Amino acid sequence: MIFYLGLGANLGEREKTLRRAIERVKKIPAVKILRVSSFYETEPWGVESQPNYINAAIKISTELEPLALLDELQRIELELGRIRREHWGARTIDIDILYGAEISHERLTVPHKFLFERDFALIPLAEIFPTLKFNLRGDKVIRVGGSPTDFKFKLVACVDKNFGLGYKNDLLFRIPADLKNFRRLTLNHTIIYGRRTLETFPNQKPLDERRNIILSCSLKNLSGAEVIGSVEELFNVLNAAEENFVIGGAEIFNELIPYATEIFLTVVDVDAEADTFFPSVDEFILRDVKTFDGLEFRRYTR
Ligand code: A4P
Ligand code: MG
Repeated sequence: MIFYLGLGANLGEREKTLRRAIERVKKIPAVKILRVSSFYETEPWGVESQPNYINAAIKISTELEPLALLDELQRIELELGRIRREHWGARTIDIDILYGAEISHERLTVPHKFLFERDFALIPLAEIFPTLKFNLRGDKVIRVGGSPTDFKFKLVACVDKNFGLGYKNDLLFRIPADLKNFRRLTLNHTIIYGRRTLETFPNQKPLDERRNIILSCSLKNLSGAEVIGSVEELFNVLNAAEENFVIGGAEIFNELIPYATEIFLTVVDVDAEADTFFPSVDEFILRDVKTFDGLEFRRYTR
């Protein structure tokens, strides 16, 4: 099932809390985040004598029953320091189910009862749900910095025709035309990858002429690279003006595809044996395809 969630915070480090909440939602078993909106500064709705909010929306797919999803979201609210006080009052974090299957239960109403009266929910939602029809009231809602969408994340991979990526901890392919394309795309930019991808490089060394960021909890410091323990930390070290190429493996693609702006896939028209796969590109639009040397170079955007 697809659901759209709304997140809001108006106490503490609001952007940080929102980013942390998104990472926690991502870790709920049977939940996949498909898309994340920008962050917006919004004036308080309902109870007016409280600080401004930061609001955002995310699109998820889940196998959880809606009430089980609500339980998980409320658990995350508690973990992030939510204390229920005044109705509509100030809070460190609020996660509401905005839209999805219609639900009418004493604990859960979807669409959210006030969705269509709240610009602070509608504007972020519309960014990731462009076909939604609604009218705005004209409340102050301003896109702000500090959003995951401020960063340009581009995913690059070489796959077989079933989106297979690797087999037994190695890449499926090392094709000169693809490697050349990879080098052309990534040179002088930032590359982000996991420890197992490092092990597929020549001499297991970071690649030259690029900023190397390795996402790993186990790896110690390594010369020529920055080792980062979590996606949350990643947002603190990235530069918004930079192009960040996410280059694998499957786990890292899964972590970062919700934030991706562009995907470059080289598709080899064979049916290879694979045990890791590139995540679904259903949320993206195929913009162009070039064929060269029997390879298909595809570019997807949102
Ligand atoms: N509940 C029913 N339907 C839903 C749903 N679709 N999603 C029940 C989530 N929860 C739902 O919520 C109360 C109960 O609503 C839950 O136990 C759940 O079973 P709560 O978060 O515990 O309490 P609350 O915050 O007092 O009420 P509510 O209705 O969640 O507040 P709202 O409506 O979320 O409003 N202004 C700006 N600019 N930005 C904001 O984010 N947020 C609020 C809070 C007020 N003003 C705001 C913002
Ligand atoms: Mg709520």
